[in-house]
Amino acid sequence: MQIHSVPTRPIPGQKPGTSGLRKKTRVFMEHHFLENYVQSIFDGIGGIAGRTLVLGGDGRYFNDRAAQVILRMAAANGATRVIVGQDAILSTPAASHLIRSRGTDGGLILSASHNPGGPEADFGLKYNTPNGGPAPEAVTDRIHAASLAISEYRMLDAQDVDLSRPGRTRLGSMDIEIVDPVADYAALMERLFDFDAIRDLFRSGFRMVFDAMHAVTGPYAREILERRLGAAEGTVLNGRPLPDFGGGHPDPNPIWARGLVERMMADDAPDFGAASDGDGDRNMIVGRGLYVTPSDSLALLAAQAHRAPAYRAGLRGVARSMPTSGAVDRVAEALGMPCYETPTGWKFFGNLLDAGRVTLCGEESAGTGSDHVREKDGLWAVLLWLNILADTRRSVRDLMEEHWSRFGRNYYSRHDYEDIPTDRANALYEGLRAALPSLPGRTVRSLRVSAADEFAYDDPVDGSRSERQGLRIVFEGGARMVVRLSGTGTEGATLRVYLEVLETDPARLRLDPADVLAPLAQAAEEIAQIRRHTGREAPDVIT
Ligand code: G16
Repeated sequence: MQIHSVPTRPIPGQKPGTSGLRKKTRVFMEHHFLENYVQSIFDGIGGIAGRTLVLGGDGRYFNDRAAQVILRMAAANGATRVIVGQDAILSTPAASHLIRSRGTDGGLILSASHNPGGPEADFGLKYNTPNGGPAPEAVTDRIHAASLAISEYRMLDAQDVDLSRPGRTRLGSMDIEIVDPVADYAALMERLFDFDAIRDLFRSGFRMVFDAMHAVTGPYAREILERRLGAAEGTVLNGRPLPDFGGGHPDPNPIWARGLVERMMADDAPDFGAASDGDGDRNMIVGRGLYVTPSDSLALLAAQAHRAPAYRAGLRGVARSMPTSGAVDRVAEALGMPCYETPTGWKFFGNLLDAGRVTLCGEESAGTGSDHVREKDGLWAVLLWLNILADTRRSVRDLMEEHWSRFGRNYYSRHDYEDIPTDRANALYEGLRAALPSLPGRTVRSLRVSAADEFAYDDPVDGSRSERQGLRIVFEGGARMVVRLSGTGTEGATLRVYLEVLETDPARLRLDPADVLAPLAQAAEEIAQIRRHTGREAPDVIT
């Protein structure tokens, strides 16, 4: 088998965003695009000769083709071994676990997460480091620099590898190990949680629905929930992964998983509802008659994690991304543990987890996880909830209401304005940024601004600094608005406005979040001039 050095030229736009490189699938399929980026990853991490990598993805359109290209390029670049999921499938948390448990030199994950899939939709590729987590900015900067300097890529001339069965094979002088994508991950979950207690819960008549959204978690959820834990057959909905996720957005929130939320609001609703996203790292939690925001879910899990065997000894600390509500901060304060505020992007939790400073972390964007892997983990969050429900035998609503009485309630909502022309989004952001110094002391819609700044993060472990991470405006009484531009979109710019109101009055803990947040939403409009800049009357998505 021959190795070719194929001449190429830098392709603009290969700069990784919040989580790897995400583009339209058609862009990834353009001449040299994937090859250039893969070679840039290999070059950016100092070459892969003699190294072992993990490879897998969420099964979206082009996953299978891209995996074959990456295998040929890995062989041509001198990798010793690639551990690849059967049919090139691995959920993101399962890939993170394999990278860690097998002591590899990192992995390549094919996914655009919750973005839709298909030839006209989105594709993505990211490199995770040997700790199992998304590459930090210093590494993605080197990958980007390599993409700007590339002049050739290396490719082995070979046939496709048959990835349809677990086993071992070779490609040139490289070993390929094809693994069952579910087995190791399911075993890890059994070690973390009290499966006997959860089985008893299901045996007692507890009913659950899990919407896999035709994405990668289907086989994982069937194996763990239905086979190992004894949940009724049919608990897992939309469990068959499809290359286009059945035409939907595999994003577990009340907009894209509306069917599940409606079912949970019905009189005969099951006890517990949950969903996961395209690559299995996000989660949504719904109780009978109650949607739990990701920020509240993180806070509840932090307060109750000791009920699961893995966390019985307590948590070392917690972390949340800056736009995530302060609900978990209140738990940390009450329980006397450190709480860190990081920029958006799971990669920022990696150092804190590696240094043992935090055990649990989470984000408003439906991500929750712990130190068991270095990615957020959708099914893990669902299983921790189940463990808590099994141990307490209380309903989701009961648990949340008790939590709010103890810690207060952070009413929370995110407003997204999608596909805005980039110059308009930048004008809004820069205009607000420039106005920050004039805001403290100003009263807007009876809300008085107490502080306003642009968030920057100094990593307490490696001392690196990340600037320009979103605008924060805090009001007297604990309300807050945050404005930032998404780093995961593939078309135009997405403006995100995050709204939060803290309520501790016992008589005001069960109100409609939209009502509580309405004055703050109006103040946000007035302060950021969203309508004027975007030309939009209302957000495209409210979660
Ligand atoms: C990714 C990151 C998350 C981040 C989310 C939203 O999630 O891993 O840390 O919170 O994007 O980012 P943005 O607001 O910049 O769009 P995922 O699930 O897409 O990998």
